Amino acid sequence: MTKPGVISRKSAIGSLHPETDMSPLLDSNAVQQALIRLNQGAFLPWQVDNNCLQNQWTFADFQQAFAFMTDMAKVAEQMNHHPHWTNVYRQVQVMLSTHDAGGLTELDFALAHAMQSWVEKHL
Ligand code: H2B
Repeated sequence: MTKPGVISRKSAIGSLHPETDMSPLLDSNAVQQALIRLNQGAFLPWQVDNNCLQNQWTFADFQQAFAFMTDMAKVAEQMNHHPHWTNVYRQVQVMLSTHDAGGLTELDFALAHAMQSWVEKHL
């Protein structure tokens, strides 16, 4: 039962694997295609390394870095899909993967697109 007002996993990514109701693991070809789409126009390209979708940014200052994390935390909560991230002063590094699936799924790319939109709007 999704909390009222919270975007369910289904609505966050549309197609789900019917049996498991879980976002399916993406194969290498699907990952590459999704990465090309994600990186279109991205000043700092995302990379896939060690089964994680990764990027890092240097913000104007600590406050802007934390504003990014605050806004993305709300998105993550709505999606019930959470980043592995580090913040040192005005730098944020993110590493996205789907623990339940043991690799990359559409949820990781959906969260990455939200982060990319924020960065393109504010940086
Ligand atoms: N975040 C990420 N990155 N991967 C998950 O598999 C995941 C999550 N699962 N947030 C969510 C929480 C939860 O449904 C399970 C029970 O941990």
